[in-house]
Amino acid sequence: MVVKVYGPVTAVCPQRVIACLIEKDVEFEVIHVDLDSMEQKKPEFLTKQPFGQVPVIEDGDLRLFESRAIIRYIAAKYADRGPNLLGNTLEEKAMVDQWLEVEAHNYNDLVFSIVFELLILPRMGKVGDKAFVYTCEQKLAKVLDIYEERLSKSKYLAGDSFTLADLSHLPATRYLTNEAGMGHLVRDRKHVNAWYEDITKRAAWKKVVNLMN
Ligand SMILES: N[C@@H](CCC(=O)N[C@@H](CS)C(=O)NCC(=O)O)C(=O)O
Repeated sequence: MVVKVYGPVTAVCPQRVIACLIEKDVEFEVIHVDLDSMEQKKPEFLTKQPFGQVPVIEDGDLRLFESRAIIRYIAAKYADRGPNLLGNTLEEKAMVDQWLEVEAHNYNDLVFSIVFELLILPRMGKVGDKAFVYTCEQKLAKVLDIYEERLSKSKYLAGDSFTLADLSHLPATRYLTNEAGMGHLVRDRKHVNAWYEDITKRAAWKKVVNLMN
């Protein structure tokens, strides 16, 4: 059965889901939702995602939103296919969850704020707040110092193998380092840089980037 993914392939949260589906070699179909015309806030879409955001997936009778819940679901449903993205033991799984939470609560908001001020507001004809961007950049640098320390001890965030914890960072970090011009935050940290170079080389991620072009 083909999994339906609602959302533009250019948006960070749908990309997290698409990257996971490709890693697991699950057939999917993207149903474009036009964020520019606010399609996500229209009544028809609100029946799928009551908060008016993407992504949503439909897998048979299951309808699911929240990108990190979706990738956990896909990784668990297809545990016996492709790379193990969840860890094996209870302890490994806990580490994956820990770093997924860090991504959601310590990393993502800062990256989103920077991308919003530098890329999204100008697209809407507005001027981003440079002082706020600077504050977010300083805070993000501190978060990435913690990543640097962690990645000096293990190749990937949750341990020795690539998991959802790493995958979940890919979409926003691409916007941060490419479009938002903040690549120095990654490049200036030896272990973070090596980690990011490694995870962006994955075939699944390259396919996601190709889908955007
Ligand atoms: N926590 C949600 C966040 C969803 C989210 O922020 N989606 C963005 C795209 S990456 C969106 O729909 N933006 C349009 C809007 O909020 O109206 C998730 O991870 O799925």
